[in-house]
Amino acid sequence: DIGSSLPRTEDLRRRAQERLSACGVRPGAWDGARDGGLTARTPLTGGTLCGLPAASPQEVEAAVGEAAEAFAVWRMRPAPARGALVKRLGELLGEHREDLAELVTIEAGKIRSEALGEVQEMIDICDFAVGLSRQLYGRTMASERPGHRLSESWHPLGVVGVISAFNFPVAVWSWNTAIALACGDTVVWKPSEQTPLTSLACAALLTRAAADTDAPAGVHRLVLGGRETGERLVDDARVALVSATGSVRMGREVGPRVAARFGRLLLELGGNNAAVVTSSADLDLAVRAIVFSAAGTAGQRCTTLRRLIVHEDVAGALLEKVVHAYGQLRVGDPLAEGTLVGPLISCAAREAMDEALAAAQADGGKVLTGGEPVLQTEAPQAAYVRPAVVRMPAQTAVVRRETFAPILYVLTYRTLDEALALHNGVPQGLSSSIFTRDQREAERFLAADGSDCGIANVNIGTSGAEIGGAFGGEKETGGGRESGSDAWRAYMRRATNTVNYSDSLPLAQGVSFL
Ligand code: UN1
Repeated sequence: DIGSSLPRTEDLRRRAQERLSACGVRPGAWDGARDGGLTARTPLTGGTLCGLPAASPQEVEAAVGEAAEAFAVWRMRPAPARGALVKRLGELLGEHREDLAELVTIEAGKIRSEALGEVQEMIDICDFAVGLSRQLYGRTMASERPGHRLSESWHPLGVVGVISAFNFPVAVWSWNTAIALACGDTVVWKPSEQTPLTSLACAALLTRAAADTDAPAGVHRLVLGGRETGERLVDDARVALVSATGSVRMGREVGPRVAARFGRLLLELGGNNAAVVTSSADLDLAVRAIVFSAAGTAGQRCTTLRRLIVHEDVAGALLEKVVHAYGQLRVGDPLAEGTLVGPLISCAAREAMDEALAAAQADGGKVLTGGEPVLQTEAPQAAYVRPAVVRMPAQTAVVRRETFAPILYVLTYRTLDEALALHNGVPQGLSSSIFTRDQREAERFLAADGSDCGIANVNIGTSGAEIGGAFGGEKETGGGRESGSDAWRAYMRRATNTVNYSDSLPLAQGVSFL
């Protein structure tokens, strides 16, 4: 069942401009193409929305300078007062919920409900960060010496460089920015060159929130551009923390460069998330979770379910239900009511999907459903595709790598040990799930020798995490943690303080001297 008509690029351009204006982006900010500038496109048609100026090297330099200057002021503002800025930002995001969601749909191709969810994720993290602004707790430790107090304080860190990806064009920015601002840091943001418009809208709202709450304008700077723009941030010694979301390839380049200057690094790289479905699983519940996690967002979340590891005894029944559910997925215009799967971000993404499907078949994989392009005549420059399920004889190379498209590989197992070995036998370690009604199996999955991922779930899919937990993963996923729990600590520096309030000077470890 395929949406028959697609919107026209001209209409999308007009709608995007209206939404941008409503968010306070001045018309001069778009259609300012100049040499080496960016092109904002919409994956709905593959058409061009407008040209945008990319930041020059001097502009990036100036942005970091302004953020560094603002930091000197901002770090001294009491944390609860910093929370006022984040609170105002959350209010503005709420007021512009519809504007932002439509921009996310037009630019990233998300269906309306998921685009609204992305905006909600921004509002949620603002709430979290406002509360956090009164809870940046350090601890007091027992000193081994009489008349001494041993404690730790958390201080603002500096300028945070945020590099974000197209697939969560604004939520991941907000995780970093809301927390960083509450922590007393300032932010320079380099969004994906595939989603510059949504970033203009968010930056305008934050500028307004800063003005409304008397925060220095330099608490946030947006720098649009491609790879070189990101490199300037990565190499700038004034950027204390580089928080980068994207591919493993990007992380491999960013990591050593930041490490070489002893900068701090927070990496959110690829995932190759799996769900184990055991023989006791509630299959109907599992199917709903699987389909949302594997086909939702057209398979373009870092938490997307990419591997299904099913017990032999239930594989037949489960796959029948999954294939049936995939048949109900409406692929098409993400602005249209009833669409569940929008376009891939680009034709290059569909080519990568085709290559992976060919490789899987060469390895003996059998496509159970999907993989076909749709709406190609209507929009030859767009990349609509039916999500695919492929049964694999083994966890071959193509299964072990992340293809950013809706392909779900299915493997079967006999013992839970076997399932865990398959589960952990990939280079990435972001998100994971087990579907079971057996408590022993569930606990085993969550134990030290169970799932090796940063996120491990029971009877719920791999994607769609709440903001309250720490988000991130191990191995090639990069080890970073963002969003909730105590992820804020990455955005602050810890000072250990020993105070001697006695009139003698005992040395630690019983050392005697002088
Ligand atoms: C991402 O895909 O980069 O857990 C982030 C989720 C979302 C965030 C995904 N809350 O799927």
